[in-house]
Amino acid sequence: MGQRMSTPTKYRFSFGPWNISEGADPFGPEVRKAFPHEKKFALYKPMGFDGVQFHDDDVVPGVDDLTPAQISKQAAKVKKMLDNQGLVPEFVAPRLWFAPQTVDGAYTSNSAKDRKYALERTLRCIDIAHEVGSKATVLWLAREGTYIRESKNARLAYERILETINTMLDHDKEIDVWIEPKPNEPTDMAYVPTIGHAVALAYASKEPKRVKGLIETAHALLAGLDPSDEMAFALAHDKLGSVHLNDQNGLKYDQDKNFGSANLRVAFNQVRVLEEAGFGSKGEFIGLDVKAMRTQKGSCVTSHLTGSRELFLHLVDKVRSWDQKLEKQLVDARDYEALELAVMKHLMGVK
Ligand code: XUL
Ligand code: MN
Repeated sequence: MGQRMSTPTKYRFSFGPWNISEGADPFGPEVRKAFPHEKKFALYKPMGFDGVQFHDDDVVPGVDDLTPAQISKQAAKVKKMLDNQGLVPEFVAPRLWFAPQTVDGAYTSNSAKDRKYALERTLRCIDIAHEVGSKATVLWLAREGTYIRESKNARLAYERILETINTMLDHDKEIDVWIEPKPNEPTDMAYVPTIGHAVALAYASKEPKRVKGLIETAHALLAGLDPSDEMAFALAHDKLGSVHLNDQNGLKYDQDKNFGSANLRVAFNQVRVLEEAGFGSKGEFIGLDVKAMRTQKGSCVTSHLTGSRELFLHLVDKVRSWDQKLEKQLVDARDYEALELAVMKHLMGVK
């Protein structure tokens, strides 16, 4: 393993109000009662979380139908609620996949009118981020992609995404842009499917320092990639803005399972890479994007969040107690068979 920071990082955690979900899926209705945001905010601190991730309409419901003054007023109200609870708004992301104008994409839609809507909504989202006291906006490019290759010009689409990022950077000098790559769902083939694509866009932008990535475990796995390597790539370029830790059981729908629940070793390696880089020591959050099981009784269900956080911290202990001398010996001897067994025994708590 590489060099660890001398002072161990004290981690801060975040999640979004959508992670306390009401349990609907595409095949059925909600199975738990809806829970107002104000009540959700009161849960964060007692659960060990300090950061709130937002979509623009989590802050300002019905944002498309409101005037700038009304938006401002609502954002100020949410800021007060956060301040009252001692919470930090980690980012605000434009929800560009619900409106009728985003059926065929947002910045890459074939309709100029719809592209204009997407840009305006995005700039409004940045204003909301600013007002609520957040330093970043996240672009999950939900519908930027195609169901059939011939429907869009991919080169032009990438140019349009870059142009949008540059306009965002100009709009507010205090807000950074974090791109959250995902290879598919809801589109068949998404643009910006990996962190490599996101980092290339960051370097191509007019202010590379202000453009980073947000890596979600499940999204990397859906791309057939190892999330810890994806994180390491971003970290090597100082381009990891945040993470969405969760898990994914194979190549199927985006599952947002509890962190470490499908593959503990893959989770261990993500924690290892983050620890070694001192991620979190500059105030970055360990973000979670996990969904409660539909089958879970009760309301409001939060055990998937506290469980994932607890598992992360257990894995931090595992990383810190890992025998680095042994690792070096085995690496020097190129005995990776013995190294693998040592890792597995360490994870199992076997001496
Ligand atoms: C979608 C996803 C989103 C983003 C925020 O798969 O992960 O929740 O994290 O827009
Ligand atoms: Mn996510």
